[in-house]
Amino acid sequence: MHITQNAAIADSADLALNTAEQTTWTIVGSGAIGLLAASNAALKGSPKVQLALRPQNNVGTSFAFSFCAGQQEYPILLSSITKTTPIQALLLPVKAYAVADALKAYLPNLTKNAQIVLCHNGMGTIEQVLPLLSAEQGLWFASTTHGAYKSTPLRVVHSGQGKTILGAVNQVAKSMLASEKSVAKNEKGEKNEKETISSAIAQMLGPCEVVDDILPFLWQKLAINLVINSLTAIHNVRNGALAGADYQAVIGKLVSEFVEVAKQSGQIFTSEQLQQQIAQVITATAENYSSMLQDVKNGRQLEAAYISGYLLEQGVKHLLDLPTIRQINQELNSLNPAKLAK
Ligand code: KPL
Repeated sequence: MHITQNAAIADSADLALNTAEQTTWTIVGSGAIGLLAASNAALKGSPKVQLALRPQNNVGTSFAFSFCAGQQEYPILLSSITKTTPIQALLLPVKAYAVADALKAYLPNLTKNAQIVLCHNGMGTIEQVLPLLSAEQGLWFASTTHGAYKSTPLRVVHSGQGKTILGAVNQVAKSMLASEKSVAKNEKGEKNEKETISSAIAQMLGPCEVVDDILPFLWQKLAINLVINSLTAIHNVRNGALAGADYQAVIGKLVSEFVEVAKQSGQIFTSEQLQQQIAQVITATAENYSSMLQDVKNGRQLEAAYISGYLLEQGVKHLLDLPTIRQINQELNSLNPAKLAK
């Protein structure tokens, strides 16, 4: 089976997402989550997607790709954008440290009411991105637990069924979400099938839960990544190893320091609740290599500046001493090939 993506761009650069016309989504980069999103959209035939790839990817404007989901292998044809393509909806599933530069590269292509969806581990990018957007552009965050990896540059494997939490970040996105909810049912009470940001994300990275406030979810994921990604990268172990007795003391210290920073930043968690959630993720992903350990193994830059580094920055702001987080951040810096983590 061959599935062809239609790369045609609607004439109107101002197309709003909740009109009857289908919006074309641009997905930045060639990371596993972006390719998973593109493959799902291609398989389902909606939304229309195109990839924004770096020129060195050199795949041309249309290329054959393989998607492995469950026991099935799907050949897919994906298309990529040209320099002048207008972008109405942009999914940015790139590493936290690459978000601001990636967005800057596509700013000239964004339509005046474009919608931008961030999707990555760690925190600190919202602050970087908001000042880059114009008054009518919407910012969203999709926090996903799907697992995917690239077995070759042109094949992605959906390795872990997860879900995605979607939240509107700025006022434009919040207003759009409110109107999406009000048009979700028509006058007769029937479900409205019009495409929305959440329906598009649900097609690409669903199941998708839309929440009113994404921040508590981002903080919770930050705690999970602080513990699992950092410790697996430092000790070169699969996620499941962290269930061992040897790791419980350091996990306890990391979580209690995290709870203090979160509290000063207006996010209330209990250590017990977080430790339980982290233990559940460790069990559910026991066989996985965390994304940070994969980055270490592949000599890629680590996201530590946006995980432990971000927490240390918040600690400085609130005059908190965070010795365990500082220690692991230092250890990650020494593993970081780019030496760019703070
Ligand atoms: O998000 C992850 C990652 O690896 O980045 C976890 C949840 C730790 C799963 O491996």
